[in-house]
Amino acid sequence: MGELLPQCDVDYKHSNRYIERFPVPKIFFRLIAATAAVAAALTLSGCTAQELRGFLPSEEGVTNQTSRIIGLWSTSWIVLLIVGAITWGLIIWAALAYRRRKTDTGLPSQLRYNTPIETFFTVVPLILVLGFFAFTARDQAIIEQVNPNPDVKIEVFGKRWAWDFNYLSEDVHFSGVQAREKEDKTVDINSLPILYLPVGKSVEISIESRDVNHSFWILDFLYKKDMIPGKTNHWYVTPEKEGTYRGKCAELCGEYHSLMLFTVKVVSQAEYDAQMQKLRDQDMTGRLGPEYNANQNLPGTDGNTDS
Ligand SMILES: [Cu+2]
Repeated sequence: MGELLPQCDVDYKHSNRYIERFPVPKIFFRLIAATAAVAAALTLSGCTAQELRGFLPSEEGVTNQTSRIIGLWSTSWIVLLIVGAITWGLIIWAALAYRRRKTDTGLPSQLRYNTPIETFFTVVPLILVLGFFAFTARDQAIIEQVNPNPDVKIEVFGKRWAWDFNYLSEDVHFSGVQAREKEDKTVDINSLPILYLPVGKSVEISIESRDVNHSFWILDFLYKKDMIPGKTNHWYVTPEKEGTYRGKCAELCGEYHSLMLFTVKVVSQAEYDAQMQKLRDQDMTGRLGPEYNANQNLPGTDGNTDS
């Protein structure tokens, strides 16, 4: 190359061609780099733990499933933000580098059928979509794995606008009422039905509805599942951290849907046993089964949702 240069008569550095190929002042790139560095530093240094896990309302280790769910969620966001940053960068660069100039006349050169670029723009999104699908399917298959021998079996009925909890392994139950709204429109937390779960024990939760479609959602467990009349869904989970968690219905089910709330208390085995005994002492033995469902004649059933 060094030998070729003297043969050229054109002073590329100051020619129009140079200006056309490198039209954006260097200061522009420096500004972008500096802004990106400052933004990255501010973002990373100022991130709370909640922001680092993509604003999910939970933390790792609450159940045996939350770490996996947080991992899938935040990794997806990181990949998407990188794709986004590259895309936005290219858009801004193209808009500035190939902007119309005072000296330009007529239409710019019309380009089409760029096979390498079109292949690239087809293959990369395909890889992304297949990748997201594969990781989601893998995690879903693990989370939805049936546990044939759970330590504890619990049955939950959704009903407008509260919950019935049957502790099948203990043969006791609790029947909840909908949340009470106070005058200032806040909810009396103490009035909410409480679902007790023993820490470190594998739980099977059977999920059913007495009337319309509801959705059983424990926010901090990062999981919800539909409650459908005439159908029983299952969720297998092991709570791993003692604490009080929030639950609610996640399917618009009528006038007081927003008051269809409950509390989940993950407690020690001793505390769990004590709570079960309390229900026994209050004569809340047995199961509140499908005989209390609003619809006793659903197609394909005889009122028995176990079938
Ligand atoms: Cu509901």
